[in-house]
Amino acid sequence: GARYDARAAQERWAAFWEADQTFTPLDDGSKERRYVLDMFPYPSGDLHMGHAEAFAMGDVWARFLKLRGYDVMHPIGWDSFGLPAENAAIKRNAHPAEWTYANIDTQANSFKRYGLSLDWSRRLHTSDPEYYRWTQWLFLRFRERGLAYRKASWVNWCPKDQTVLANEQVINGECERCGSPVTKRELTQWFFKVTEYADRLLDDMEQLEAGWPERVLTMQRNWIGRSEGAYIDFALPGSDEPITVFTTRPDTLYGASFLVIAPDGKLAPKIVTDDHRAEFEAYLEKTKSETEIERQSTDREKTGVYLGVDAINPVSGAKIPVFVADYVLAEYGTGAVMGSAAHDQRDLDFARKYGLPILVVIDSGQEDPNVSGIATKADGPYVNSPVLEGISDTETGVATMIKVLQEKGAGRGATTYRLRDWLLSRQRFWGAPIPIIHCEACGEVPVPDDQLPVELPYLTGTDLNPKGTSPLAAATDWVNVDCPTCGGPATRDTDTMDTFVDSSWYFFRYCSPGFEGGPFDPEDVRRWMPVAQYVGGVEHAILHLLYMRFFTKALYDMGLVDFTEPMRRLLNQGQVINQGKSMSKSLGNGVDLGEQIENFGVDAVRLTMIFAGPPEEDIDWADLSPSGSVKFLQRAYRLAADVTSEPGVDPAGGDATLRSTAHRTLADITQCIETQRFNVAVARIMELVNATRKVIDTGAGPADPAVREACEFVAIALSLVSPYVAEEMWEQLGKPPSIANAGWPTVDESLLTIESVTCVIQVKGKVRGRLEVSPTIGEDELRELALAEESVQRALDGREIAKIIIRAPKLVSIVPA
Ligand code: ANZ
Ligand code: ZN
Repeated sequence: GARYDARAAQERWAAFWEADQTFTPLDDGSKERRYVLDMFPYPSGDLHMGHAEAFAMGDVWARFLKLRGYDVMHPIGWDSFGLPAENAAIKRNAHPAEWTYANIDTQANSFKRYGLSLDWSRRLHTSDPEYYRWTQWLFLRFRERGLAYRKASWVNWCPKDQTVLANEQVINGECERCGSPVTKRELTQWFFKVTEYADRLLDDMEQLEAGWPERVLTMQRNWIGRSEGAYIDFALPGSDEPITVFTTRPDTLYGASFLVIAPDGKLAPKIVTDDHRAEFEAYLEKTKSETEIERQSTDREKTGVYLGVDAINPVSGAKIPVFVADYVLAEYGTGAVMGSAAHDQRDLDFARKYGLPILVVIDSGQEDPNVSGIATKADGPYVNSPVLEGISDTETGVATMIKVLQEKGAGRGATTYRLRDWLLSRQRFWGAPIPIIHCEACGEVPVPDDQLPVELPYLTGTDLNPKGTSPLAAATDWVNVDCPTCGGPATRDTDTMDTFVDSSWYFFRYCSPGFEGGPFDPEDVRRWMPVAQYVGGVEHAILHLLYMRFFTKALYDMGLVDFTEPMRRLLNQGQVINQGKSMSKSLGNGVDLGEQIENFGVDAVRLTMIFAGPPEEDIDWADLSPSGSVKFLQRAYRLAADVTSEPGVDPAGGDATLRSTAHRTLADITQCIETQRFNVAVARIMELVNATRKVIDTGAGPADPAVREACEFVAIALSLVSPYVAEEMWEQLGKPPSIANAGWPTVDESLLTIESVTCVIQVKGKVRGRLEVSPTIGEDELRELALAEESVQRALDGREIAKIIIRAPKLVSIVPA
């Protein structure tokens, strides 16, 4: 029979869509707008299986919404700054742009071949000066609002890459990129003040409950880590400054028998006495080589150093010793903790090691921690705590203690967050230069807007080698400038911005490609945003999604956008794995996308991915059968080739059962797509193909108008997943291109319920009766009904039954003994 040639179809339709601009939105207000967005790719080599899956998912959405009559914007661009380009450039003694833009070209061609319904007219690359001009502009606006600032701080330092790393780039104490153990360094760095938005980042998640996966929201909540408690001041005799701790359990204050402060904070070197300084300094050095995760691990043996000073417990008046210990982090809370040994396990372990008092202040009914070595957590009446007498629940205890402390002027209620400000400085070349000039007379001077972009100087190969400072520092012609304010000698900031800055606003730029008056035209953004559907990997569940939410809120506060959450719905697709494992070079289990496409064609590869399982679950390529997909697609195509009725024929008189099946299937598919069960939708398409084939071959035949209708449904639904074969089918059906403009068919509700079907009853192969039954009848019921028929009993004539075959609801076949 007829076959479609996948390769020819790919070439033909890709060219057609491009020339026709099928997927460029009208943006004329004639239709409601919808913005479908895939997380933009990083140009590392060609597209891989992971991209193929994510973009196939996003395309289902974009094509579905377009067919449903929306004006869809589905743009594409590249996140094209970043370290891999720089490393490649050093290795090849070339410019990072060469590697970057060559890879972008390769990927762009692959995207086009992959049949995605993308609008290429909005294409952007974050490494283009015309893009990073606005990244720099936004940085300056943030700085004006106090949201970008510089401070000296301990930063994660990769000794091999010679660069600062964000906390997130440190994985188990190792550099995310090269695997070297990460150490600490003190440097003056640029930060974005994300912490100022901590509450809003949490509270606005309410807007996302309906459209974002719960696990992503949970990850964001934990990352922000809001924690309610109190600051408590412990006076330090001989000093004007108290030590302030943050605690979630101020109600245990009478039990605080020691203080512990972070070794690497500001306070410790100030208060340590001379006798203890050497020991302290040795401990500090040791701490610097430890990762945050090691430091916080609960089952690690506790260590610390006494600083030679004692503080005063503000309620009991007890003199309590002050230690440093690595389990207290400098950057969380106040960097100081009160040790309530009986009710906190880490404090208990520490107290037991150093022979400190373990004071029980809550009678929990559990064994005394002095004996058991286990801190008690349960509520109970407070004991040895005069101000909390008569109270026995934590909430009241905490509130009462906070009130007492407030009255004494020794503390207050407080909220802290795990979230830290975003360190955005990178001592790297291939990023957006920070648009600041340092002048001895004027200090930090912003580059005037009309001098943006601050373009990167031309450096290649070994110029880019890490030297501990930014490679930009070596470009002295570029670095030395006149101060924009006083005209005196000044130097440019030599850091570049973290690439997460670039990706925090690209979706706004898509609304206003090429706009010269700002990062985007607020009018364009108002028309298109928020994004209706965002699609991308769960690896971005925290950082990218948090940072882009932060940017949006800051832009809202500047009056540039009128919403606070940019993405209405989020779909995290699973990974494509092979033989049960993530694909990797070292395992040698990589699957090459190009090869798969060569062997099976784009349509079959996409269909295989979508059909493999629910979108958010991992799919194992080893378990799948792209050749099965090829067969199915040919089968679907043959339906269209077989149809002999004219386009536009009224389906009303056609085969009633097929019509009912087609409309029911269409209703199901619609619902499956809306609820992101794309794999089930594909299964339903397959069923409809089978039902239609049956009617062509053994039923009403290819001229029946219901066959044409079912076939059109198949083509349209299939176009979400396998667009090339769908266009070919559409053409076979005598319809004008493109199927993307066909519109989603309307379900005829009156066809959804069929009252009854006829069941044929055979005895020894001869028809002996007919029954009108419900289409959903079960086998048992059908057996009973069939055997109860008089004509059947007559035919059996008292013989035993050897075998009974039931094909509900249409056939019962009885073989007598
Ligand atoms: C005394 C206490 C008694 C505490 C008790 C807990 C239980 P979350 O909930 O994660 O916010 N803490 C405070 N600052 C710290 C720092 N910089 N490094 C390490 N630990 C720190 O944890 C808050 C609790 O963690 C605080 O409450 C403090 O210990 C500790 F029965 O204070 B708690
Ligand atoms: Zn100056």
